[in-house]
Amino acid sequence: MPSALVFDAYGTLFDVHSVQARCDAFWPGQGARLSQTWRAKQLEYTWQRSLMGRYAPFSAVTLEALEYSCALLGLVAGPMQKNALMDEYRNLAPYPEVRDALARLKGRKLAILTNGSPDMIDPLVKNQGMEKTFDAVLSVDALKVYKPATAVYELAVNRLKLPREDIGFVSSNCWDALGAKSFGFSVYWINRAGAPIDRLGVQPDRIVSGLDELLP
Ligand code: LAC
Repeated sequence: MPSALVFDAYGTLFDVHSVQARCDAFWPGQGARLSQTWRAKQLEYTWQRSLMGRYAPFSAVTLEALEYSCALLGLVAGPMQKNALMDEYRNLAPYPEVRDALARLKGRKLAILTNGSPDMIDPLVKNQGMEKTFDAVLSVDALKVYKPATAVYELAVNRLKLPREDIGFVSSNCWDALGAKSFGFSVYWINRAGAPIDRLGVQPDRIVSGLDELLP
């Protein structure tokens, strides 16, 4: 096992689709579609903004992706619905195995490296009572470019002061896992859904179905 483990946040530690119930409460029967569209658009916007050199914080990108998704699906979202759904993002549920697995991995250096801007990720970590779990919570906001830009993974090397070979990177987002592998980390892809691997010319070191399988 590497001496430090760096985790992606959204989709890896925290279930972005835990917003679905609230979406369904506002627009019955539309929760799953809205949640899926919202997440997909959120990620597209991060890549597109990075390529354009038009960085905006993840909180802004997430709101814009929500507005687009509601427009696409014909759902009328006023300030009340938008605020409530953005608030859900600050209270996302961790996946069932996460707390226990992190507790058992303690002793190694543990960090988060996320697209999430501090105004989103810091309250989320706090609301889930995980402030003491991590040695560092690193945000791409320091660099104003999104994953999978190489500079983002380099940020973890610089902040943790460890060579890249000593860092294990853990992500459920396959493109993020492969970006980290391309950079030179040891990579664990958490494939909870049994998805096919992305065709990006690199392979993760290990494919597991949950964080509990990271345990030695
Ligand atoms: C993150 C995105 C990839 O947390 O979900 O960085």
